[in-house]
Amino acid sequence: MTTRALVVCPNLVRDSNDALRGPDARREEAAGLARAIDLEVVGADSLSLSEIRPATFIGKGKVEAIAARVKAEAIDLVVMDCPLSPAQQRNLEKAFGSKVIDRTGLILEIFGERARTAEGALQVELAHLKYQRSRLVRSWTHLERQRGGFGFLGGPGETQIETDRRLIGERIVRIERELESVKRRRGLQRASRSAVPYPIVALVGYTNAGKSTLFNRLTSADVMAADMLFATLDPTMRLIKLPHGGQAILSDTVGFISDLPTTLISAFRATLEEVRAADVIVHVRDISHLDSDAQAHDVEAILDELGVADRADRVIEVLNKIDRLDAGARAALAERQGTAEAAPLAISATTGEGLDRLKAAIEDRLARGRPEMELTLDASDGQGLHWLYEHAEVMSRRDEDDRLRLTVRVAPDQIERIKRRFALPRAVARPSESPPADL
Ligand SMILES: Nc1nc2c(ncn2[C@@H]2O[C@H](COP(=O)(O)OP(=O)(O)O)[C@@H](O)[C@H]2O)c(=O)[nH]1
Ligand SMILES: [Mg+2]
Repeated sequence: MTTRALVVCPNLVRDSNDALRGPDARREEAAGLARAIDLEVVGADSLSLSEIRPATFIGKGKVEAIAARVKAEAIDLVVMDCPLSPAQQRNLEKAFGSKVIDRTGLILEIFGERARTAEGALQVELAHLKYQRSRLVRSWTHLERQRGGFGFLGGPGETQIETDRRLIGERIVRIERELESVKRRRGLQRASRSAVPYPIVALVGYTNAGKSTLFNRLTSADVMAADMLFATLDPTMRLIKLPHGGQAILSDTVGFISDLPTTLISAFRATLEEVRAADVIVHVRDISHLDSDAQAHDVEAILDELGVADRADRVIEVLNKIDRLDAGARAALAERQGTAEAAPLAISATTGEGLDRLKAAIEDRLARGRPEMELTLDASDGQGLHWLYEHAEVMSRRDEDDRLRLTVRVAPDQIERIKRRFALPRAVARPSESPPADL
């Protein structure tokens, strides 16, 4: 069952000279956030407000107009893209005859769905509890039931509310204690990450930059049996095949959000904790967005804070939505690509343009630190050849009478096996680095 949602973005007239984030951009973002938790967005409207009404945030006429629309279009949920007090939320629910969720509540839902590490999940729950503590009645229990969120609260009776408050308080204390111990264990968790048999490539970027579209596009091409495993565990992690047969897990992360409520900052960082462990980070930018440069700056600042100090080594910058640029802008980008070595890759997740180059760039980045080896095999060694295709990247292959000459790129943990299995491989010096001394 889908939830039909109407997104309402109130803009205060006195704030409207905020040139960077115009009403259209804000509305797009809010609708994107709603879609991120699988709401069916029936409409997204901007409203201009001359002042905030204490009882309902927006004015009476607007409340009535929305109520009429809720009724006519069978809307289940109104997303108010603003901070609502608990009383305003309740009053609006009554007036609209639907559930109401505010910006903080919406973002919490997204984080709750995306938190992957123990610390991330705890931070999100903590933020959620603090947010709820001030609210007498759970206003949005439907979503929680649907997806098993934090729905631990009982009915809305007054004594129940008191009990709930006490329970929330106790739970907050417990979670804070647990967080401390999780932070202490963090080092251990990271060590166990290396048990994952594939390198991890994380997509990061602002919400609406096109991360999920790119994720789907990159992963839908090769549907593999191994995917099923990841698909059931987590729909935002899937295996991709790289041009030379290498594989990696692609991970779609929670998006950056402009004007993130300050109460949610710790939860957001913890949700991105996984990025720290990624082997390659693809920073997806919406190059057609007016605010593109400021957004990129925000993303880079957070990556720095997360401790991705080796940004230049691990991050691939990608300019998405080039199909939306006019011919002149595209030509300028193409020229930059041709001249600068480290120029960001221009792509379109929608049309698929540039994705082959992106895959090659991911593969190149993963291969840094992987030596290339030249091997000679007996032409009859079909099993050996098969093993190499499975466990290494075969960069080139030459068939000579009774022998095969191969150049392969090898993960560090496979070097010893290859040396044992295939006599005396020769490492090929690569211009960017020297091969390990013992090869
Ligand atoms: N024109 C165009 N639209 C795109 C492109 N990539 C994504 N979009 C659109 O941008 C919106 C947000 O995309 P989504 O993948 O959900 O962004 P995310 O929030 O970063 O995951 C959707 O409406 C997409 O259809 C692209 O390359 N070109
Ligand atoms: Mg997304």
